[in-house]
Amino acid sequence: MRTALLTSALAGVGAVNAIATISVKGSKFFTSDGDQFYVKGIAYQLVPDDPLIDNTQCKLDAELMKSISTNSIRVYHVDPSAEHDDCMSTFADAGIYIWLDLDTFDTQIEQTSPHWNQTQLDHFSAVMDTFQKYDNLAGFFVGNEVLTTGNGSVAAPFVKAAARDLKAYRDSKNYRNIPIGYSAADISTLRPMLQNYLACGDNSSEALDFYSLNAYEWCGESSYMQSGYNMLTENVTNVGYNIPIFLSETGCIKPPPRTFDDQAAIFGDEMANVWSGAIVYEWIMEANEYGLVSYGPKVEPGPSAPPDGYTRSGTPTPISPDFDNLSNHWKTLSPSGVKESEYNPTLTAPPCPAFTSEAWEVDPTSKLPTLGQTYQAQAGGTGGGSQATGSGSSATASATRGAAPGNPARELQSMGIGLVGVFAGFLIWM
Ligand SMILES: *[C@@H]1O[C@H](CO)[C@@H](O)[C@H](O)[C@H]1NC(C)=O
Ligand SMILES: *[C@@H]1O[C@H](CO)[C@@H](O)[C@H](O)[C@H]1NC(C)=O
Ligand SMILES: *[C@@H]1O[C@H](CO)[C@@H](O)[C@H](O)[C@H]1NC(C)=O
Ligand SMILES: *[C@@H]1O[C@H](CO)[C@@H](O)[C@H](O)[C@H]1NC(C)=O
Ligand SMILES: CC(=O)N[C@H]1CO[C@H](CO)[C@@H](O)[C@@H]1O
Repeated sequence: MRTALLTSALAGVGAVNAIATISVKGSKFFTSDGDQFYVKGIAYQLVPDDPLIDNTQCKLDAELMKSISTNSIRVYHVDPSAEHDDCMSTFADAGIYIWLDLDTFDTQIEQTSPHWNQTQLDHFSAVMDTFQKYDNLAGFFVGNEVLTTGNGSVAAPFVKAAARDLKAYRDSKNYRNIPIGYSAADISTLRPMLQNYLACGDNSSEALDFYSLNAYEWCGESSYMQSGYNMLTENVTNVGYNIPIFLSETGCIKPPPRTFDDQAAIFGDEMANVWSGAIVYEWIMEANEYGLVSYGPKVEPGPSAPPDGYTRSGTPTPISPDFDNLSNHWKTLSPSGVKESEYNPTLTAPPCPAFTSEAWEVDPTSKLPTLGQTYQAQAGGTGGGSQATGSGSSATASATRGAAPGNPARELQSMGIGLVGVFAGFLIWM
């Protein structure tokens, strides 16, 4: 009996450490076993602060996710001071990796009056410190949908500066080479400049390790050509994009039911040699109606009930037929890709996009902002108006918190941002 217990305890420990880690080579992800890795993910944020602390819940969800061959979840917010060992082990045991956003509502990089400073770096680093030790931590995002308009492009250098500093921090602490990337809103006017900008330049320490896109272009009966996925792919192939790219949110809901037919394109011949998979938005059914599972019927909101009426714990019940549709696709879609040992890419970074007024207002020759630098629009400026000038002090940073969620353009584009409204209620409730 004792022996059996001991053995299973050891087996448990072994299992946690046994999952292969993920890293980048060229424009692909590989596991430490040498296999190409494709993200089959689901966005997972049951509660605003941190969905990775209640292991009873993690177990219930991980088991159902595993049954449809999910290999990743995306988590938008965590509390770095909380205890995550149990949930992280649960997901590792289920073969599920975590793609984690480093920012919090207080520290995210803003499009309006953009800046990148020590307070933000400290918060991002704290999340990295807590999660880098888990082998099933797949990658970090330095931002989600920061840019939503053409003239908002002035915020792009601050996103890139954040990636530069987090990569330097990762390396200074001798953490493994955890990929650090960005999750972009799918804004036609910013595409593909943002994508190219975040990868461009001849110093890879200043470029992102991967790029990802929140795209809701494939709705109902559609196709690779009709959806626009062909265009998305063209903008990757025509520059020989040099870092991995995947869909960090996808899954249009109108018209219902969700067929997830786009998965066949993403993991099929048309896209799988360029794209590294997709994350379906999202696990829990809530007000935005993107859920794959529900934890019970909607209840009357109230002081003792969730403020939006959506129960956020318990046994997950699949939404029909959406959940099965996704499952049916994923069952048949397992591209093998290439072996790392047989993959020897000779890719170069794309050129930094040219300055174009109101479309891409970043001077391709300007240096990245230093830590503490604040964007300063040049009065009546043209040409170099995007340059992040200013001193090391962030004294001119204006209070922009909360501005972005109120931006209608952003609400239109971003599904993830729907969380903000819901969560405002939660902060009061919890
Ligand atoms: C960084 O900017 C935020 C506003 O987003 C501000 O609250 C904070 O004090 C700044 N930190 C530093 C070190 O300047
Ligand atoms: C972008 O342009 C809009 C209106 O055209 C303006 O309201 C907004 O302040 C501008 N944003 C930046 C970052 O300059
Ligand atoms: C590359 O960028 C890093 C980070 O900004 C910097 O420390 C390094 O000096 C740069 N290398 C070259 C060759 O410019
Ligand atoms: C991006 O793709 C679109 C559609 O194929 C194309 O019109 C555009 O020229 C591409 N842009 C770049 C910079 O490759
Ligand atoms: C791929 C898949 O299973 N598609 C199904 C999604 O749901 C509808 C409605 O039940 C079915 O007609 C599809 O065959």
